[in-house]
Amino acid sequence: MIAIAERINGQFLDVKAAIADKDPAPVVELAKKQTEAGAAYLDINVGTAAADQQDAIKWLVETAQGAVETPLCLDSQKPDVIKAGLQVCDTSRGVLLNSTPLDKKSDPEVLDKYVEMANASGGSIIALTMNVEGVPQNVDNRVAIAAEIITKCMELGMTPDRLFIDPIILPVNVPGAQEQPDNILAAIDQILLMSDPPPHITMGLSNLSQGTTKRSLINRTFLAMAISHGCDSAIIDVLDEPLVDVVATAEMLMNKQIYSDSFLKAYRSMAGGRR
Ligand code: THG
Repeated sequence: MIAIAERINGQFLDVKAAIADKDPAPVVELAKKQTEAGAAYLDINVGTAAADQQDAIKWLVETAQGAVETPLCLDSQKPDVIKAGLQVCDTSRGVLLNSTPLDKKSDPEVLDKYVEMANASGGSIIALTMNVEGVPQNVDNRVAIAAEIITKCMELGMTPDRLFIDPIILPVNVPGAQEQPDNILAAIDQILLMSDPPPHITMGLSNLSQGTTKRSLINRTFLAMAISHGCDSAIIDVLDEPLVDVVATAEMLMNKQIYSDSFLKAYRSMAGGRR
């Protein structure tokens, strides 16, 4: 599992305040704690409140990468914000550019921009199964958009091993949305058959449980199910120990990690090998 640590995100009040005050301490601490917990990448998301998102992502990138050697996952739906982050990012560690839809009305070429930036920096991209019409609410449209993403990436010289497809998980408590987690599992099955090698599959797991009373339980149960369908990455709370234990156990049961009596400990010490 390529674990992308979610916590350096301006959606959280401590990070939002750190960005506003340019106070590095909370960001440095989160970078260190998430790295120790086994993050393969640190997600860097300025949130929506930052006055100048380009300035904010530069500061977050410099602060996080100065504290740890973990590669970064630059997270914005705006190519200009990603571009600003890349200007100061040490891409020799590897980098993930997260997250572009197939296309959007205001920017039909948005995917091309992410692919070009990833090609130039030797990085990978996370592409959402989302298009001008928004997030599809069924399996077929998710799969059709994924096929278009894979084709376009191949045309632009990005092989599927540098492509992460995100089938987009949304809160399960939204009326009418309860069939979506199961739809996503069916979509993963089909997306993995589209190319050889297949693309990676990732998702913003914590979206699923937003507003529910059993967040960690819902997150870890679905992640085990997704891993059994071949999901090999996720943006997660790596500081949630029961969640990381489930990842290690699910991967061991899928024969991706060898069983030993200390398989949980072994899993945590191997983050660097999972990039
Ligand atoms: N796909 C991709 N990237 C993503 C997402 C995705 N990046 C952002 C997000 N979704 C994944 N990261 C988070 C981070 C936090 C939460 C959910 C997803 C979260 N936050 C608390 C909440 O909203 O309840 C914040 C509250 C607090 O301050 O504690 O749940 O889907 N590719």
